[in-house]
This record gives sequence, C-alpha cells and structure tokens, in this order.
Amino acid sequence: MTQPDSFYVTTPIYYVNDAPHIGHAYTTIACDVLARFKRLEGAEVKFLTGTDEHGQKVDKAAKAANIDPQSFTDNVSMHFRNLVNTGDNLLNVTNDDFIRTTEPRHKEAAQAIWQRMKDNGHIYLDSYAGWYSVRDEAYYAESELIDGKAPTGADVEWVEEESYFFDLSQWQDKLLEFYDANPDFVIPKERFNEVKSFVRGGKDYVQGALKDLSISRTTFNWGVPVPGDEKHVMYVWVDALTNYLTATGFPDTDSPSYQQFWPNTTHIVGKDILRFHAVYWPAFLMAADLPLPQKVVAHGWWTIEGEKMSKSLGNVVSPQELVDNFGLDQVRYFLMRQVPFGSDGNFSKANMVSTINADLANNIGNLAQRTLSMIYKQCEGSIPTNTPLTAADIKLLELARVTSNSTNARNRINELIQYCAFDQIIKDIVAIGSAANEYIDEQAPWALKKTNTDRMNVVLYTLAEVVRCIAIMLQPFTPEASKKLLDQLAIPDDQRLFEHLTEHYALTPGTPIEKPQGVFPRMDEALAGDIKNAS
Ligand code: ME8
Repeated sequence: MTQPDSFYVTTPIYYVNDAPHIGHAYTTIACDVLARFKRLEGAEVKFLTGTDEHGQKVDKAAKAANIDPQSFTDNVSMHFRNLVNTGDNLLNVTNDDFIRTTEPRHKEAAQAIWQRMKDNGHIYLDSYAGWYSVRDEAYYAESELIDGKAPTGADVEWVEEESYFFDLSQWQDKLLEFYDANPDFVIPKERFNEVKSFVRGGKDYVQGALKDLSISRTTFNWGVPVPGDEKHVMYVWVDALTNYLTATGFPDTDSPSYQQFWPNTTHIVGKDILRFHAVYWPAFLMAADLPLPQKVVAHGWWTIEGEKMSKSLGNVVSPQELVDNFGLDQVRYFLMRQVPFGSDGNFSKANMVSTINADLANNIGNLAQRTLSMIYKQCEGSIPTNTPLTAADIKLLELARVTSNSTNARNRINELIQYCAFDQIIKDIVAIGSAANEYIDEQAPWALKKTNTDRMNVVLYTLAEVVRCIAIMLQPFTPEASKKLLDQLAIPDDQRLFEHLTEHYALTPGTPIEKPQGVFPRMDEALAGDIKNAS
C-alpha cells in the first residue's frame, strides 16, 4: 500500500482587536475547502486556524475597552473560535486545532525560534528610530509614507527605543535563490513577481535592498518576553508567524506531527500580509535552520457593494449575518465561486442571490430534485436498472467523470487544486449540471413513463449517477447539501471519496433511496433582507 500524502494547511491567525467579518470568513472557508479536497483525495490533513493575541494593536483595543488584555483576548478569541469546529462551528469548518498565541505551548515555541536565530548569530541589540503603524503592526521607512501615512492609509507614529534586530539584509540572495528553485512558492504568479521585486529592491537587483528588521519592543509589555532580556517583548509578527510551527509540536522537532506535517505546509493568506509570509518568514526559518513551507497562496480583498469595508462606513458584514441571510452552504459556495482565488471580490446581495438561484437552485438543485423524486415515485423508491445504456447516456456519464480538458475528473481537480482554482472547479461541476438538465429535457423521462418504462429506468439511473458524481465533487463547498444528496442516494459514508468518482455504475440497481427533499431552495430576493442595514 502506498503511504497517504500529508498536507498541512493554515489560515492566518486573526487579530483579536475586533469581531470577525466576511474577510476572515473567506480565508477560513478557503482553507476548509482545500483541507476537505485533500482529504477526499486520500491525504492525511492537518488544518490549523487561531488567533493572534499579542502586540500593540490588541493592547490598545483592550485599554480602550477598559479590560485587562488577557480577559479581552479571551472574549474576542471566542468569537473566532465559534466560527470553527473548536467552538459552535458557524461555518462548518474541519480544523484540527485552534491556536491562541497567549497559550504556554506557543510562548515556548516563540522563545525557541528566537533562541535558534540568536544562537545562529542573526539577532543583535541596537536602537530603532522610525515610523510604526499600530493598525498594520508594521514598520515603514520615511520614503514609503504617502502624505504622512502608511501606504495602506494607516496612521503612523514615531518610535525611538532600544530594540533587537534581525539581520534581514543578509538574506537577500538566499531568498532569491530559494524563489528561483521553487517557482510555485507563491501563488498567484503576479503576486510572486511583486515579492521578488521587493526583495530585489525594485525592478533590478539592488544590493542591500532589504533592511534589518526591528523585532522587539520595550514601550509596552503585551507580548512574548525576549529570552534572557525580559524588558523586551517580541515584535508581534515574530511571535505570530511562529504559531504555524507551534501547532506541529515545535520546539520538539522529533514530534511525529512536526515530522509529518511541517515539511508539507501551505499557508493561505490575504494579499495584505504576503510580505510577512513570503519574505520575513522564510528568512526567519532559514536563520533558525528550519525547513521552509512549500507554498504561500495569497487571496484578494473583498469590498462590500463596491465599497471598502470599514467600521466608519458601517458596512462591515459579519459571518453570522451572512449565514442567517443566505444559508451556510450557499455562503461557502458563493465566496468560492465569485472570484478566481487571488483576485479581489465584491460582495453584493444581488450577485449572491442570482448566483445561488442560477447555479444551486435552478441548475443542480432542480436536477437532483427532478431525478430523485421521479425515481422515488416511478421506480418504487429504489435505484432502477442501468441496461442497456445508449450513446447519449454514456456521453453524459463520461462528462460527469471526465471534465472539459479530457482528463479524468479526479486528475483535473487535483491539478486545479494545486492553484486553489476553486472557481474553475465549481464551473466544471455546474457545466455537468447544465448538460444533465439538457439531457433530462431531451430524454423526457416523464413521457417515457407511458411509452417505455425500461428506457425511463435507464435514463433515471444515468441521471442518478450524475447526481452522485456532482454531490461527491461539491462536498468541499457545500458539505451539508452534498451529504443530504448522498444520503438520499444511500451512498455509504466510506464511498464518498474522489476515488469513487471514477467507478462505473457505482449505484446498485434495487437499492432503496430515501424520500427526496430539496437541498437548494430558490431564494426570494425580498426575503434575503438588506444585509447592509441588518443590525
Ligand atoms: O493580518 N477581504 O490578522 P487580521 C478579504 N494577525 N480578506 C480580508 C479582508 C477583506 N476585506 N479583511 C481581512 C492579521 N481579511 C495577522 C495575521 S498570521 C501569522 C498573522 C483577511 O485579523 C486577510 O486574509 O488583520 C487577512 O490576511 C486576514 O483576514 C487576517 O487579518
């Protein structure tokens, strides 16, 4: 037997200065979809999410709320925990762990990586004088400021203090060599080009383009103490990035989880924090003599009804509002379908309703409901016979297993998933649904009922088989509805993997099916509610 692949996928850990919103839900759902795909491929998966609880931004938020930072983070972290399966699981997420950077296991790991970098001669004490943005938790050079603000629009403040530095300037060539040797390290390619350009110092190579990085603070104490010099706390990004290692058992590099998963790591992040993950993080890891992740995938940014999401505009969309208004599977589906992963997206209620109705209600839901209810009523509630198949039946069955580029569906999905091309996978699945709806109209099983029941049986068998394939492929996106469809078809739990897609005639004639129930109701625009104004 071959060893199953191991796969480790992480969301960024979320700042606990404020409650979760649609952007956090998007990253979390994308990781969940990827984790579920890998499991369906037969891989052993570890999926991590959690909260980033230290640093000045969280400290300030706690002070503003007049609550000590530990109680403050306990409370806000719980809202993030409740999105996933270590809490209420609002988003139906299959994470294996939820890390909080205030946990002792993490403090130990953060201090261990610091010590390794220090022992290897990459950390030195000096003093920092420059600009800092608390909102971005990032340092900016004078030359980067635009009208006295950070390039992100965030306010900056002048900071002068004793600080430990990481010798980032020494890693320029090593990083560029690493990028050359790993052409898929950052996805999408355009973002990788931006990263390389930053490290090269612009378009052409500029020696010394990377500046050493201040990695400790003394003016507040909400952080992990620097080993051996406790008046300093670590710069929150050194602490935060290390969370990915902590959850594998680091600093115990002999732990089975570290051994199995750390070399097989994919980080999914928003484009705003790509530099931290694709430049600083690999440099820290090289400095600590630790292996680098395999891949960093950067996704785009969501606007709401065409506007930037912000508290002051009052248009922040919470995951709870989304789920309450549109349904959980529908939200998961829409977010993955709406934009190619990596591109920016716009959330609009009108788009959401039209996508749900076109793809899920009218196409796939309608196909499943028409097929299953006819089988239930006309075939004595069990899977009908499948012989003899005609050329039209075989063509449709092949399409359900073989998608547009003429490779087997399993291979095609595997290829697309390397690039997190979730929207493309969805489009392939929807195309199968459209073809099956055309087939049902052409074959008109409701007419065959009176003229040729043998042929009606074969047509319904063919359609049920297509519904089975669609339901298997949709599982990562719409896990609840897919489960209901596969349950209705009486597919055993252990026969819902991608390897079962390519099995011909997986449905056994004579198997009783459950009374069908619609899984994707049509949305009434008026009922969707104006989520922009929902309280
Ligand atoms: O950056 N659209 O945490 P964070 C899409 N703690 N995604 C969005 C978004 C939007 N409008 N707004 C936020 C941090 N996000 C650090 C990470 S990792 C070691 C430390 C997403 O809570 C985006 O993916 O500010 C961003 O990367 C993530 O939320 C976390 O944001």
